[in-house]
Amino acid sequence: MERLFSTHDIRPLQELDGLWTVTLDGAGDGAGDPPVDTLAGGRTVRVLVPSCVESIPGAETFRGVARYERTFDAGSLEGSHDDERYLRVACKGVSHMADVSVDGTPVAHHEDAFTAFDGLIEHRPGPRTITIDADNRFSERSALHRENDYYSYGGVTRPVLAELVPERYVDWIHVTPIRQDGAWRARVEVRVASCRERLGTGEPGTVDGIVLRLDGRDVRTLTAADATEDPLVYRCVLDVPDAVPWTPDAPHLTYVQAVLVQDGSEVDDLIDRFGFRDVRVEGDTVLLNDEPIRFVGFNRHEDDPVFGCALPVEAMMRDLNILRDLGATSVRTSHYPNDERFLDLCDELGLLVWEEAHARGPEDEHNPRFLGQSLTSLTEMVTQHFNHPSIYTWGILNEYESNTEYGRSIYVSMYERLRELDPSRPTTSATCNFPTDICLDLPDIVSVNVYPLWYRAAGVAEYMGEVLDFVRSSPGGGKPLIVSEIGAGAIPGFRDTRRPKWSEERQADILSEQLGHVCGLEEVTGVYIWQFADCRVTEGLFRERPRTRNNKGVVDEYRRPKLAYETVRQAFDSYRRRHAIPAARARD
Ligand code: ADA
Repeated sequence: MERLFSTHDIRPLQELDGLWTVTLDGAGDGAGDPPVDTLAGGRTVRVLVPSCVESIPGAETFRGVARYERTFDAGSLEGSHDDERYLRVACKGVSHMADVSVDGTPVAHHEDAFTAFDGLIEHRPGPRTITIDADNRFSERSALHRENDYYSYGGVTRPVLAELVPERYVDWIHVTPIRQDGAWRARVEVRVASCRERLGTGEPGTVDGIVLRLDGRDVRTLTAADATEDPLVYRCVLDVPDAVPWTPDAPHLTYVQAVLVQDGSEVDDLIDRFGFRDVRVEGDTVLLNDEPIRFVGFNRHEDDPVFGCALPVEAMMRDLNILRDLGATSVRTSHYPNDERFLDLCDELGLLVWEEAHARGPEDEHNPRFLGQSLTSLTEMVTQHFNHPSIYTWGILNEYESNTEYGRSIYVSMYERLRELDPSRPTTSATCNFPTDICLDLPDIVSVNVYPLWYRAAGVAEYMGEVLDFVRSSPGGGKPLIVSEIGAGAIPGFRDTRRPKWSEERQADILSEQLGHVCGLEEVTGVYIWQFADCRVTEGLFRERPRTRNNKGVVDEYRRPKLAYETVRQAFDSYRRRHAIPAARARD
């Protein structure tokens, strides 16, 4: 399932989820993981797409190139018999370097595991063979994927689609809701791409215009007078007098469709959803539709002991139900853009999302590719996820070098790009540099990762006091403040009433003290526990990682609750009661 709704009425498409063959060529990662023996040297197996290479028996620690192949009947895509049609292969996520070809012709190269990309080739009916080389090796070529405190899996980990597009097709729609004097308007932008231009085979074809529909009703036809060329983007502002707002308590979604008209016929379309809501920062407060918001929630990795990072939508919903049972009202997609179906679910459930661009700093050495690849990941994330109303903030550069001039230059470039891409949402980045951070002037929301009683011996009040004093006296003073990480580890099943480090008792004690303090701080807008579920990490890199997992989950990797589950549930309940935030779980 590509999304939670149909993205096209007109464009023919086929989801290529299903059985593919994969040939593995790997040699271990040299970073402590043992080499892959059984599958090195080119054994071919059949796997479901999407999934992770690591789910294949014998390939649990695979690092190398996995060659995926599948033949499908492109004739089944015929929706019209126009002469000039193109096959568009859309990959929602390949981990982490990808090369895609059709019948041996290269159509796409992509360099990040967590954003979508596509490739084009002229269409012809009949069998077509798609090959995807998914390379998950760590190397200089990929600055963002490396040994980490989460696991970089391999494979075709998100859905793949085959679509039939005309020469000119709808690339994306962006809707920005605008609230003025109690009435709603929508700024709509529609980007139209040209296959000829992308393939370098000729001048772009003409377009008559774009018909815009909201919830199935025609609302406007856009013509050349509404467009700017290079790239071709149609723009307008719609008055929507009957708009139903989106709020966490009543997450109403509105469907938008852009239909491309050429020679009098509707030849292509794209459907997306958005919500009538605006988010802004005023002083130290975050406002959603003019109401101050506060939230409690979790950092979550896309990680599962069975599925790796390729969680099926059922497992995403399982996680969301547990999060809501815990009383969470928000989730942070640490440390990369998430599968869009997870965001679709958050939109529907009214869970607020901090979506984070891919990067978990600091770098040991400065890879010259870091900034370019970070900017690309950021641009793709914002372009692709622009319409999700659940995303209230974009996050960048978790714990990166916010304490050096070099680091600051990276933050400046990233914030500049982010504000160009989406001036409508507040921005943030999680820092752990106290008291040396020199970048707190840059974000709209200041976010701090703090681990009192775990990495810091100091008591919670004492340590938080130091952090808050520093923030107040910095250019970040007076901005909204989020505790973006707080937590402690426990090895699941290790119970000991003497409460030693790593026992479930100790984790529950620490979380109780941490939350007891930070949830009571008036100036703290939101709190995210590190983390939701235990997740796999790279072997060898982290000394303090029993079981080769980050064990700070409140549930273990199988989502079995640890002792701290009830502690957190109670702390979140009393926080929500104090601030009159209804429980998400009460809404179903
Ligand atoms: C950091 C980091 C997380 C995780 C955490 C921890 O703050 O942002 O990814 O590594 O620490 O468990 O130590």
